Amino acid sequence: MADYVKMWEDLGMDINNHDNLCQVLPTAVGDVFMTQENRPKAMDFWDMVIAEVHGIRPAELIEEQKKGRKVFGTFCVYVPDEVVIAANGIVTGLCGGSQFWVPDGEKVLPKNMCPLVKASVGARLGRTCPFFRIADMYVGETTCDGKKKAYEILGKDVPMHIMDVPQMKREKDIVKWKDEIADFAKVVEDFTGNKVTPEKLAEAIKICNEKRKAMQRVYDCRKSKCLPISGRDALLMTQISFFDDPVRCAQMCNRLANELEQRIKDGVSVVPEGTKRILITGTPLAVPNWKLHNIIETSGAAVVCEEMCTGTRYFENLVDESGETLDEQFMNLSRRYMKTNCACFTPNTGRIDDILRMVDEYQVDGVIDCSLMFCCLYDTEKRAVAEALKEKNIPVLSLETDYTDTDAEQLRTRIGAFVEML
Ligand code: BJ8
Repeated sequence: MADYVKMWEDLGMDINNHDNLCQVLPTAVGDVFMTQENRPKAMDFWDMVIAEVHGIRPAELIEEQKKGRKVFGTFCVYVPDEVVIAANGIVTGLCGGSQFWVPDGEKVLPKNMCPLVKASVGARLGRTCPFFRIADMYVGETTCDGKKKAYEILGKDVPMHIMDVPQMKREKDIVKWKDEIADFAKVVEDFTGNKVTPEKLAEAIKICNEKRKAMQRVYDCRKSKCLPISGRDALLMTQISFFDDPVRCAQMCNRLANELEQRIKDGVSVVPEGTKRILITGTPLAVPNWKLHNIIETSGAAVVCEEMCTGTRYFENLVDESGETLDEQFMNLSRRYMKTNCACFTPNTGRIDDILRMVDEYQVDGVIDCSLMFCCLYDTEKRAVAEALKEKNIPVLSLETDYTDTDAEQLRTRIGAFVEML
């Protein structure tokens, strides 16, 4: 493994504490991923990235910064990557998915707050995540209250731009989001010193659409009764896609999809015939949060789809590529992004429609609706999700969890019983 200590020191990281994280991650990766049998060969790319997750990509980003490019850190799939890419900027996801960062977050945030927010703030304040150190600008958004308040803390010593996400999806809200995207483009132009032209934006839209199509291809393979990839591996691919270069991401996902399609033709499955197929829905699973997938897939079932922002919401729906003026392109972007069904919108019935559609498409036996503790939005929506599924006689299990392992055994018992009765 390459030595990144000098790079981390230069980034002003807390090396001693970061060492503690570096010590636990390989064990977690080994336990969750390397214990699986018959994995697709193309997973070698993501295995390599996750093995040096705080090394390989951060080093690349720093090299690009030396050439004058700016890195934008984002926290939500509503922030349009296309605008940043059009200005020759780079996007990296920043959401924290480890309990390791939570205590540092709790120093400045209420304990009864969602772990994703606490971990994100803790990763920054504890100086234990290189991505938070590298990003030249953070881009927040007005989704949930916890994030809105966290951005006030995060924005204290890093340039921060907040996008005002509408809370409803009427035509006037779509127009409002278009204006917000246009404003964001101006901020990005000023910050990078590069103009967002219609040509550049068209190119960026194409790049992001190609990435989406490639990810969709992988997910399409998961619809097959002959399941060529585990949920854990697919989740890892999705999680890393938030950090990777979009062109390489598309190449790697297409490479994986080629292998999976061949596996389906050859009848190669990662699970025995008759294994129960689970769709997971709910709050995002930021890297390295593999807890739920790991429990489900070591309880005799397989995860075949994630109706989540770290799942289908990230890549479903393409941006219309026909726009010729910036105004048309911003509107096309707005229309695509506003199709994302997040519980911060009211109403959010599109999410339920999506879940029902995906239950059919992915030949699902049961749904697990899991939200992070203290996420009032997704927790409240569980009732409507459960009602809609029960009406269609689709078994559903509603759960709430955090990043700790304290409830792992209890979850295992509940999930085991759920899988048993499917
Ligand atoms: S579009 S899901 S990425 S906001 S889990 S921090 S909502 S308290 S993450 Fe999200 Fe964008 Fe929506 Fe997707 Fe708040 Fe809930 Fe925590 Fe959440």
